[in-house]
Amino acid sequence: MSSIYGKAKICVAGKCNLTLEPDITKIMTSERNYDVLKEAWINWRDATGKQMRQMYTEYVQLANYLAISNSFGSIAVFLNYADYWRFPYEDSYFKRNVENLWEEMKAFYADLHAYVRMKLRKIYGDKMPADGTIPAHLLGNMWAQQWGNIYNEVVPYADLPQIDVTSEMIKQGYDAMKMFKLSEKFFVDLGLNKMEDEFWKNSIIVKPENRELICHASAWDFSDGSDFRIKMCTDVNFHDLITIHHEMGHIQYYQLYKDQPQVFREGANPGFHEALGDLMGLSVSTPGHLKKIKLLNNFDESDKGTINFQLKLALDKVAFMPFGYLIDLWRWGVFEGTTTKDQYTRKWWELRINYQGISPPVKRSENDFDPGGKYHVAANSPYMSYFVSHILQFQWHKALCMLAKETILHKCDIDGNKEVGDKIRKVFSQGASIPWQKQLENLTDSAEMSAKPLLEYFTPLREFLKKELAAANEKPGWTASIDDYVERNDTNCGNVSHNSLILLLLVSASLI
Ligand code: X8Z
Ligand code: ZN
Repeated sequence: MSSIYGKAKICVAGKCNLTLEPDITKIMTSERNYDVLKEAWINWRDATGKQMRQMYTEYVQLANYLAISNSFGSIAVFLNYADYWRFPYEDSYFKRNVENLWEEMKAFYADLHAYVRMKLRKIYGDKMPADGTIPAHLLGNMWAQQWGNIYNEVVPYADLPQIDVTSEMIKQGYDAMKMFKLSEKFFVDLGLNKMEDEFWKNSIIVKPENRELICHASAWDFSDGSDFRIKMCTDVNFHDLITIHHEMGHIQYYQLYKDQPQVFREGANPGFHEALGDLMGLSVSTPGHLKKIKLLNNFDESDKGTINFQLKLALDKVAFMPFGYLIDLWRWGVFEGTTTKDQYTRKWWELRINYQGISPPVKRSENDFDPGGKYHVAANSPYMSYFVSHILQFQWHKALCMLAKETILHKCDIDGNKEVGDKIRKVFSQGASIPWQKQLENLTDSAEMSAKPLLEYFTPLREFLKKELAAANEKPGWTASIDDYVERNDTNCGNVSHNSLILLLLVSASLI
C-alpha cells in the first residue's frame, strides 16, 4: 500500500506524470480553478486509495491477528489492533478523554469554518453547497487537513503588509540546507543538541532525481545512539521551514533519551513525540521572531496585524483538529469491527462531514477508498498522536512562556532561553521511563491534557470571528445528508436478494 502511494502519478489539466511532491501539492496549494482542483482531487484518489481497497481489508485482518497474538500465556493482552495502538497512552479512558478534548474546542472550529466558508462563497459562488459544508478540494490541501495555503483568500485585513515569508525566503536565496541550519540553530540556542556529521551525511533533505522515494517527511532513530536521520523532499517555503522544526524535534527527542534502556527509548506518549518540534514552531512563527531572523520586514503591530497572524496560524492548527481526530476514529472502528468493509467509504464520509464539515466534490461509492489517499493510512502509521500533539504543544507553550516570564501567549518566543532549554532537556531525556502524566505535570503543573491553553492563545481571533459572523448573520454549522455524497451500498444487495428469491422459487418449484 505504501508503494502504491509512493509511486502514484496522475494527470491534471492535460499534464501527466505528476507526483504528489512537488507537482500535485503545488496545484492544491496555488490553483484556484474549481474544476482543475476537482480533477486533481479525484485523480489522486483513483491512483492511490482505490487501488488498495482490497489490500486494506487483508491488512485489517493481519493487523488484528498481530495484536491478538500478543498474548500473555492464554490471556489476550489486546482485543484488536486499535487497542494495541491506544496502549502507549496508558489510559483506560483514552477514547473518552480525546472526545472531551474535541468537545472543548469544536465551537471554535465551527466559527473558523463558518468564516472561511463565507469568504470562499465570494470566490466560488453557487458552487458552494447549500447544506453549509465546504467542498474538500477548495481548502489548499489535498486532504483539507491544514488550510494555511488559502490564507490570501480569507485574510481579514488584506491591505496590511504580507505575513507569509515564503517570497522573502526565496529572495534571500534560502535552500534546504539553509532552512535546516536555521532550525538547528534554534535548538542549539536553547542549549539543546547540535547535529553530528553523521546526521548531515545520512539524511536526505532534497528529493533525489534518479530514484523513486516516499517523500512524506519523516525522522528515523537507528537505535545505536548515534545514527539519526531525516528524510524530506524540502521545498523552499514557510510551511516546509516549520515542518523541518517538526522533524528536528523528533531527532532531538531521540538524542535526549538515547541513554535510556531500549524499552524506554520512546516518547512519553506518541503525542509527545509529535509535539516537541511543533512547540519550537509556535515561537518561530511569531511575527517578532520572523522579524528577528530578518524574514519579515514590516509587520503591522496593531490589533489588526494580530488578527491576520492568528488567523493564519489557526488555518493550520485549529483547522487540523477534527482531521487529526477523525482519521483514527475511522480506523478504530475498522479494527474493532464496528465498521465493516462494505461501509468503509460511507463511514469515512460520515466522519468527514460530521467533524470537519467538508464534503466530496463528487459522489463517492464503496468502489472508492478515500482513506487510502492519505499517507498514514497507506503506511500503517497511527494518527491520534497528531491530535494529542496539537493539544499538548499549546499547554507546553503556555507553561514555558510563563517560565520565560512572557505573558502574551501569541507573542511569546522562547528563542535562546536557557532555563526553558534546561527544562526541556530534563523532562524529555526521560523518554518513556516515567508516566506521561507525571512528565506533563512536571512541565505544566497539571497532569491532564486540556484544550484551554489553545483557546486562551487564540482569544483575540475567537472574539474577532464571533463579531464578524454576527455582523454578516452567518450561522456556524452545517446540515448535510450522507446520501447526497455517498451512494447507498444496498442497491446491489437488493438485487442479490431479489435474484436469490427468484432462485429459491425456481428451486422450490423444481423440487415440487
Ligand atoms: O506526518 C506528519 C509529519 C511527519 S511525522 C510531517 N504530520 C502530519 C501529516 O502530515 O499528516 C505533521 C502534521 C500532521
Ligand atoms: Zn512527526
